[in-house]
Amino acid sequence: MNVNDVTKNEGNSGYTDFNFTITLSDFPIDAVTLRYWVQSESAVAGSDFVPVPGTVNVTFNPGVKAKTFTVKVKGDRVRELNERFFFNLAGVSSNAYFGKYQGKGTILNDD
Ligand SMILES: [Ca+2]
Ligand SMILES: [Ca+2]
Ligand SMILES: [Ca+2]
Repeated sequence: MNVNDVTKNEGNSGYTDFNFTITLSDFPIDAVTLRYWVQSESAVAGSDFVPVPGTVNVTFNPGVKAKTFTVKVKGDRVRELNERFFFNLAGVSSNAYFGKYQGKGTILNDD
C-alpha cells in the first residue's frame, strides 16, 4: 500500500484539489481497512486548506485496488513561502503490506 505526493500551485481564489490516491500492491481477496488523517505542518488546516476532522476510515472491498481522496487547498493572493501538509495512513489491516504511508502535500505559493 502506497500513497502519492502532490505538488501544485496554490491558486489565487477558490479551491484547488490535491488528490491523494491510496494504492494496494494487488487486488485484495478480503477487505482491507485503514485510516487516514490530514496533518498540518507549515500549511495550516483552516487557513491554507479545508480541515479534515479526526481520522477517516477507509475500506477496500475485494477487487478494489485504489481509492482517491481530495484535500481542498484554499487559494489566496498573499505572498508567503511554499507550505506543506501531510496525508498520513495508519491502522492498516494485517492482510495488506504497508509501504509508503505518508503523502506530502506541497503548496507552491504563486503570489
Ligand atoms: Ca496565490
Ligand atoms: Ca496560502
Ligand atoms: Ca499565497
